[in-house]
Amino acid sequence: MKKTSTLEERIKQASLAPMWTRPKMLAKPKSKCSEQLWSFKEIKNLLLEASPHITPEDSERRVLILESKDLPESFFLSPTLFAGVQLLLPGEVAAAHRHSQAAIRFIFEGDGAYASVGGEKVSLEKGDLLINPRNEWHDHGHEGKIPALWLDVLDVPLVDVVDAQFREWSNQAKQEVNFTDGHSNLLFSNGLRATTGELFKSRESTHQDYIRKYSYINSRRTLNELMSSKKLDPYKGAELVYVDPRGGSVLPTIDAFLQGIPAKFSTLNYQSTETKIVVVAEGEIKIVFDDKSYILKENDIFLIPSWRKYSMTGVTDAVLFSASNKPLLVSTGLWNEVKA
Ligand code: GTQ
Ligand code: FE2
Repeated sequence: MKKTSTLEERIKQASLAPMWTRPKMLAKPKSKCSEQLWSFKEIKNLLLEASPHITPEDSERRVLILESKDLPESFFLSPTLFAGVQLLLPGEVAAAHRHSQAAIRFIFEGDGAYASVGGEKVSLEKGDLLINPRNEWHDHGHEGKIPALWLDVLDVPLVDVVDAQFREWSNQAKQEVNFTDGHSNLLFSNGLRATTGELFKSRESTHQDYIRKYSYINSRRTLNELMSSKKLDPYKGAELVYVDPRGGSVLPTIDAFLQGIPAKFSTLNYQSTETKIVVVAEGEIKIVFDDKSYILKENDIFLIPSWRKYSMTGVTDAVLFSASNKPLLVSTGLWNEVKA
């Protein structure tokens, strides 16, 4: 005898779900990932151990992904951000490709490595920030002597959730170099901007018009100036945001910051809806939550999830680089912060 299905079963069979049995909407953010610390030394050792077996030719990029322990098998740092540490050895080439995911890179160490981004060959030194907009061709190479390591931060999960992935491989491993290091900086510096010339030609690429590299020497000099003004912010110490000279964040979905925290200086409790990845560029800091604290040494990496309240103390004088999804929150009206 045929059993009559229940109302619940018939609802489910019709591709419907009863909202009356669903969990309630949240009253405040409850992040899908918790705070997490990665030791640079550990990542570097694992990458070096993997390096004879995993070449850039086989793997396209030799990267260890920072995967949140709360998002297993996802390859994601957070619901909107991807992060990884990349190792390139002297003589190696990571072949040219382009994709709809946008990237920034922050250099940990290595001398003589370079990135070609949109035809400009840019040298990479510790603390440099590199911008790689969507759909811009890029390849990496190494003409120096010591292994180069850098942090990649991309909006991979976001591009995935909106079903907008595109990727293309070049038939040339290395791009033709059209511009030497510093070209895009010069065209945007000293209060000047080109109104003629190749920047305004429409090429295959949609992104000719941006700064490829924010060099650490320059950013550090600006941070020094801000710190020596002695007007430290109680919640941030001294903080700079990297800006696109056309206005706004360096990428539409990712903001980058450089922050100074003097030894013994403690910031007051702060929380916001951004998800932030922090790298200690210099010195050592302590990050304190109401139930836990963490010590971060040079080059260590830390994830601060949305709405987790924290404060920071300089163990020594410290400089922090960070990247977050703030532009995404601001542009959609979802940015919230509490200074408490
Ligand atoms: O260097 O082009 O960590 O395309 C992830 C995807 C690095 C890169 C990553 C990439 C790259
Ligand atoms: Fe890439």
